[in-house]
Amino acid sequence: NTMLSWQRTAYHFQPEKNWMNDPNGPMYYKGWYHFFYQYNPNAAVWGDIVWGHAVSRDMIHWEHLPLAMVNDQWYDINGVWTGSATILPNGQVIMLYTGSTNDSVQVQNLAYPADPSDPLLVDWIKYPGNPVLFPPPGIGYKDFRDPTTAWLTSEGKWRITIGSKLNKTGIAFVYDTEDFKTYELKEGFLRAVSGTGMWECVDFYPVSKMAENGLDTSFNGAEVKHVVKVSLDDDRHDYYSIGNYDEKKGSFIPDDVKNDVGIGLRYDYGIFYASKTFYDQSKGRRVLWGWIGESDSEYADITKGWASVQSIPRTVNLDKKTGSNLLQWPIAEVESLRLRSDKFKNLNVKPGSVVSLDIESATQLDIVAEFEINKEAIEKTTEFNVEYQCSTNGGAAKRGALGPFGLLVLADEGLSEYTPVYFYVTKGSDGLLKTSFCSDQSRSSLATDVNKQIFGSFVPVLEGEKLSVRILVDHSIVESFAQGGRTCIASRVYPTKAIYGATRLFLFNNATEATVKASLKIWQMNSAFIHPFNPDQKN
Ligand code: DQQ
Repeated sequence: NTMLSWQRTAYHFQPEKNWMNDPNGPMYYKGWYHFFYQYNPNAAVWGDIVWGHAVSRDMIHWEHLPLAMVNDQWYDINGVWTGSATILPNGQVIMLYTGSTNDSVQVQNLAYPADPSDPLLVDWIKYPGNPVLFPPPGIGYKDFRDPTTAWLTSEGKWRITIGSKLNKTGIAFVYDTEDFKTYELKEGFLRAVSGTGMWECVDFYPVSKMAENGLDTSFNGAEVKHVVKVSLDDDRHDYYSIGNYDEKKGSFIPDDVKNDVGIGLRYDYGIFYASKTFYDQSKGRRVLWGWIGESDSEYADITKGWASVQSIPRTVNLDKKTGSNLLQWPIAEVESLRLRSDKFKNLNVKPGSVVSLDIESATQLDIVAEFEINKEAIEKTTEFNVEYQCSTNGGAAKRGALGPFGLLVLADEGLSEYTPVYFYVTKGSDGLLKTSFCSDQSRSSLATDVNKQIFGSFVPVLEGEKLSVRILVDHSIVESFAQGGRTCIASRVYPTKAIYGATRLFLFNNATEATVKASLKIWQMNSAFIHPFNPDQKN
């Protein structure tokens, strides 16, 4: 089936076949980036979970290694679930992960490399004294999972947090340890938010208020803010809050308690879950990995024999201009895949028009685009206070005075299929503009068994800024970053006609009043080498 084989991505991380979910234990060790992931070796659906493992020099080209850990102990026989790596100051690697026991109890386990001198860390030893942690009294035996990377306390102990719930309140337990074998449960929680349900894959890390570099997880001080991220099992999205960490109490106080639903902002308004960051000590940056699932049918996944991709790794920084959101941006290494490019400067896109962009191919792209709305249109419009929400207001088909406008990716010539990635600007009676950034899957495919949601949210646009977007198109995935990564959207798209040589790219402006000036640079993207490890290859 050519349609299904076209969907496989060319430069996003994927195993060769079968099911993948959460990123696990990412780290940089002796010259190699390590990536572990939740993997079903037997089918393209979730189940029989073990740890897949791959290594890379640049987080773009990957070599698949043998499974790192399989479900072979009573304490993980029902699954080797999500976990995190900690690299101790002496270079020792500690891996903590959740095991689902023979009775489906969620326990935490310790593992470490069998041969620390092997940069590929092929073999792993499970600590004979496992499990190292059981669910605390009063906690459901299936509500205790996904230990974080450890960080140092001022007393010199290691501290971790583990997600859980108490009735409907999402909570994160805090434990201190000296040897990763015995732990002391701290009183209180790192954070608790009522009504949010089970917290999966909690992440906790510092970001610099001043500098552009990332920080080691143990870094603390006046010049940092802390981030808590939780993956909400109930709504399958990742939320983060920026705030302050009280190291004595082991608790986190968000800056803005009211923002969003009280739980924070979303890393991504599309499909992006169970994410995890790590500190890349070789480049001094914090890198975010996120699991991007499918939105076609399970039947299609089984037919194509694989399910899920990982996001392009994203650097994470505090947005110094707003102070209230993070900036996520594809790691610079992805630019090594850029081939030839096409440039378009100051194209005037009139209200109600679609402009074909004459590029070689439109299946693997890195697009950088800037838009300026004609100032007169903004001043003159009499359309005020329109409420616009990407997901509920008709998507790119809903016309307003000042939007929507943007790109139609993965389109066919006759526009029977297309995915708009766009801005929608509204003006308040106070004269202030409000900008939404959206990705509309409603016309992305003629197939009927795929999800056609419209994704998106608001994006902060500051005085004097142009509207800007970066879009990575890679077959069935479209990853979009607005305003330098303030608002991000990962979409999965399954066209039936806009595939292979029939894939096109267009600009569109569906505003009724505003003309938009667009400038773009569009690179063709090479495929990454993602293949089984070849010991003979010289790296
Ligand atoms: N996936 C793992 C769990 C985690 C969930 C199991 C999140 O450890 O809570 O595959 O997607």
